[in-house]
Amino acid sequence: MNNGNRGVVFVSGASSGFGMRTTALLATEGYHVIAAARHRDRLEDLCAKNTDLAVFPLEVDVRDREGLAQSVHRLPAEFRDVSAVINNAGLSKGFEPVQSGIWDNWREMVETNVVGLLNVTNLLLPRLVERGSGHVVNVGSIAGNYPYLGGNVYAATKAFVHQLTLNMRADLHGTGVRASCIAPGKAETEFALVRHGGNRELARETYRGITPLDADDVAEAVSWCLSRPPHVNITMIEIMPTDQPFSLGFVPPRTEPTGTAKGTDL
Ligand code: NDP
Ligand code: 8X3
Repeated sequence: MNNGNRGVVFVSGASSGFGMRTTALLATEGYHVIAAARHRDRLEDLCAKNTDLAVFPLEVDVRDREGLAQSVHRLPAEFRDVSAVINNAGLSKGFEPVQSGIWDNWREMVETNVVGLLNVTNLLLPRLVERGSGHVVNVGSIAGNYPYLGGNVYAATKAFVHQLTLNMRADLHGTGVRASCIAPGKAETEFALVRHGGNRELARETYRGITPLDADDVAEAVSWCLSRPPHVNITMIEIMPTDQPFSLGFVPPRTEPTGTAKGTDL
């Protein structure tokens, strides 16, 4: 049920998993949602499923600062006054130990999870500050809090997200703009499939024997953060499946490297 416009929310990574469910939930709650990701077909599908709701599909690669700026510049009038940003787009690639890390994987994770998040933030945060109110919700991970075998660079990108959120809070003091971080544990989305380079068997193994989180668990946490009264800033939420210990809960499989450029040629 659309309850009217509660504000415009920019959701990155809206074509799958957390971002897709967050888009659908927030739109149902009456927000106008800009659903951003690279897969236009999936975004259009999402809009087709929510025709009575205000969802605008924005085909962007968060790594492409210039393209992102141009797309945001061309937003239709009713989606221009962005009041909240959900920095969710992200991925993990590979499980190799750091000493045999695959450079292409490292670069893709850093360019998406760190630089991509900064591109979106750099572009949209000044607008929130100008309007004197707003909210940025960054999606981190428990991997940013606790080490596990093979987590290395992915985990470090998420630790960056956590620390950036805390520093955003410090810098945004007095602006009326809030900053929150949500750090989920294992959740069943396409995340594991991407991490394992499309290997469905290995992806399934990630969730064997446990009941993982689902995308709605995270979407609900995002919605809850946004819906707190203006004097409340939820700084950090960590959510884990009851079945998950602090580590991954299993020894990650060692797969053959899929990339070409290894760190040794630097
Ligand atoms: P999914 O793989 O299901 O979704 C990832 C989303 O990110 C997709 O919509 C993808 O869209 C988008 N994305 C990836 N790269 C880019 C890019 N360069 N530009 C724009 N969009 C991009 O995974 P999740 O929903 O699980 O992951 C969402 C976030 O949650 C990530 O940051 C992830 O690190 C984090 N996380 C996930 C956990 C899990 O266990 N699932 C646990 C903790 C954190 P497209 O390919 O169309 O661009
Ligand atoms: C991913 C969460 O626990 O699979 O960010 O590393 S976990």
